[in-house]
Amino acid sequence: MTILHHVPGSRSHRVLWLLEELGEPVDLRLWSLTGADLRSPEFRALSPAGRIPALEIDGQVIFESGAIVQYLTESRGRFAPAPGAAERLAYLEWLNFAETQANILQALNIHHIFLRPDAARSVPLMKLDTKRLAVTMQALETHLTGREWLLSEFSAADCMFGFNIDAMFRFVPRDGFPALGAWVARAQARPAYQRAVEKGGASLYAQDFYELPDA
Ligand SMILES: N[C@@H](CCC(=O)N[C@@H](CS)C(=O)NCC(=O)O)C(=O)O
Repeated sequence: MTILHHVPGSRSHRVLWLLEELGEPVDLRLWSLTGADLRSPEFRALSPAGRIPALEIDGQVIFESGAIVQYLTESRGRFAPAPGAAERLAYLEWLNFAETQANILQALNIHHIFLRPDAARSVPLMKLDTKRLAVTMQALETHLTGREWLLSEFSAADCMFGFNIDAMFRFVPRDGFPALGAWVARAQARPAYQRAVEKGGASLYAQDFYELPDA
C-alpha cells in the first residue's frame, strides 16, 4: 500500500495531487508542523531532515517532494517530457523553480503564522521576502501569458506548485497577475486537485490575505 506522510496545505499536497492525477490509491498518515512530531525518531527514519512529505511506495521510502514527483513521473511514464524531448529543459526549470518560490513562502508562513509572540518576527525580512515572492510571481505571470499550463500541456511541473498556489496570493495582491490568477484557478478546478483537497485538507491559512506589519 502507498502511504503519504502528509500535513494539510503543505508541500505534500503536490504529491497527493499528482497521485490523484495518476489515479493511484494512497493512504494518508497525518503529522503536525508544530510540536515535536516531525523531530521524532520515527519520522526522521522516513525523512532525515524531519520534513514533509515522505512517500512509502513500491517497497521504498522517498523524501523530498521534487524527488517523489520525478520518481512518480518516471516510474509511471506520465506527466513529464522524456529526457531529450523538446520541453524537457523547461520542465526541469519549472519543477525546481517551484521550490525556489516555496522556500520564500515557507519563510513568510513562519513569520506571519507560526512565530509567536509577534515581536519575534523580523519585519525587514518579511518585507524582503514579500518583494522576492513578487519577483517569482512576475516570472510566472510572464511565462503563463498566452499559455494554459507551464508546458504545452498539463504536467507534473504544474503539480509541483501544489503548495504554492494556495499561498502566493495570501501575501501579494492579485492585481497585476491576470495570467497567474487564471492558471491558479484552472489548476484548482481540476477534479484531481479537488479530490486531493477533499482527502488531504485544504489550507494552512485562516485569512485570505496577510498584510505586512508596519514595524
Ligand atoms: N525541499 C523539501 C522541503 C520540505 C519542507 O520544508 N516541508 C515543510 C512543510 S511544507 C516542513 O516539513 N516543515 C517543517 C520544518 O521546517 O520543520 C521538499 O520539497 O520536500
